[in-house]
Amino acid sequence: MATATTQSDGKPGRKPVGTQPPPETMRFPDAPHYRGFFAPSRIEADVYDLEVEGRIPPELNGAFYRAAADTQYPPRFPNDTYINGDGMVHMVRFDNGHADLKTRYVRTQRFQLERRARQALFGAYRNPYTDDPSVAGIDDGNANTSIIWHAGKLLALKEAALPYELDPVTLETKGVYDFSGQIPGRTFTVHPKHDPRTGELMAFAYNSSGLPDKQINIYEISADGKVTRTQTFDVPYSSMLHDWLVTRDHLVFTVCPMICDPEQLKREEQYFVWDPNQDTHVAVIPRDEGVSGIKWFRSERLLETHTLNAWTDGDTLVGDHFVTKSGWFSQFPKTTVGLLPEQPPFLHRWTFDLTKGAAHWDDATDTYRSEQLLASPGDMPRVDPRVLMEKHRHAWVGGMHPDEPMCEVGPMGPPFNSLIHRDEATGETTHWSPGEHAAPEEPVFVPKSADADEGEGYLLALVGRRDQMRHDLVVLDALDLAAGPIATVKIPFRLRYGFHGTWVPGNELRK
Ligand code: V55
Ligand code: FE
Repeated sequence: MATATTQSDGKPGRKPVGTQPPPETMRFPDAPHYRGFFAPSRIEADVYDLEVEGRIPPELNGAFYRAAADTQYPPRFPNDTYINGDGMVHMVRFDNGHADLKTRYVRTQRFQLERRARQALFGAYRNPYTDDPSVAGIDDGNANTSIIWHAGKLLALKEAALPYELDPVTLETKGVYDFSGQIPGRTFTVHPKHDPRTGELMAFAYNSSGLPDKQINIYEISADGKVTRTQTFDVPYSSMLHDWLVTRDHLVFTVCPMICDPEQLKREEQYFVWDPNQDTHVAVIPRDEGVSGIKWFRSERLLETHTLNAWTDGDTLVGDHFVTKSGWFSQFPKTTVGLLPEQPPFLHRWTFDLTKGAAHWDDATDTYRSEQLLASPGDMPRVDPRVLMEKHRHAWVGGMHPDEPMCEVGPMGPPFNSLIHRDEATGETTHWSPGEHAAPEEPVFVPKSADADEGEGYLLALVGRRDQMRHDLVVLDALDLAAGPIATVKIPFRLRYGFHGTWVPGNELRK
């Protein structure tokens, strides 16, 4: 473990030359996350006019943004989870058939302190007890998980901290964004949900005190960025609350035993621990009545990874999401019962009878109906954003298709080998695979035009080409994935494996 030095004025830095051995050589650990295709990239680049195979549709005008964890300095704990890496934003700007690339680190407070010290000062993922004393009390936010566009602002999100605002054209960091002081806690979800009809943003926060706690905050944010309502409710234990199901009328939290405990944090570096002795609990909150109308449902023990979409229809609520019977062991390998096998997530549809449910989780006896929608495992689901919160027809996911070559498993967990489209009307699926030694990442749907039919548009995804040590960005016809890319935008170097992103139309960027 690297040890930070502290100057007499309390600021991190190096002691004068000659008073101590020379600083350690800059070197990432010889561990799977820091090797080969999975190593940090750390490249901030501008590449104009990327090479393109095929032809970019001229109407595809706007910017594709994506967040990744691109570790700046060798970690203080070599086995720490890679999701603790510094936020790097990947942007591909499409304009009249051309594509330009920009990659930039988010200048978080943490990034700047560590760069000044030329070494890591923050310790294990979200564990303040492992930080260098010189950064005690300072936020460890690294803005590495998701990029959203709301109220004309580009925000880089990390669920352990508040958003950072970026310039959407230059990717310059503008600073922490707390919605003009309207967010009282220290954290904000990476999966807020837009209502395409009203332009509102629904959001929540867990562990907003900065340490594991049992309170969830809910925020309703207007189209112009004002927090119009804040509520709080209690959960049975503190745990990773990564995503949620949101309809126009209800909010659904799947509370899964990927637990965190303030006492355990003092003894252990790992923040989340899967506890197969605890239950999963599901809370349904009516939007109008609010948390006083909360209804708890029972569930078999599982973990929700990501949600696709949800809607309320009278007394019925339908929610589609990926769930797995295991925790996320590739990120957090220690469980309360030792090592367990990781199981991939599958897309399920849950249907709730809203006349049921109990006011407290201890009294919950009713459950939901569950059906599996896709035979292949997968994750990172998307619908056309214009149909969020209502019944959709088309769904796209990253998947592991049994008919396609499986990409070698890396340290970031099982990779996708295909992008899969599911047509709700027929139940049929089609897919595209990038071939051997390549893995698509999260797809993003872009409508052909503002008034195009649902699904009429393009599916964009970064594809890691492990054998070529670089990425492509593919543009597919969203309703004909099997036809293969309309355009393959060639990125001349390797990006670090990323998480979530978004598309911002060109006319909004110019405002
Ligand atoms: C996830 C990712 C995170 C995180 C918590 O992929 C959960 C799930 C990239 O950071 O902090
Ligand atoms: Fe996520």
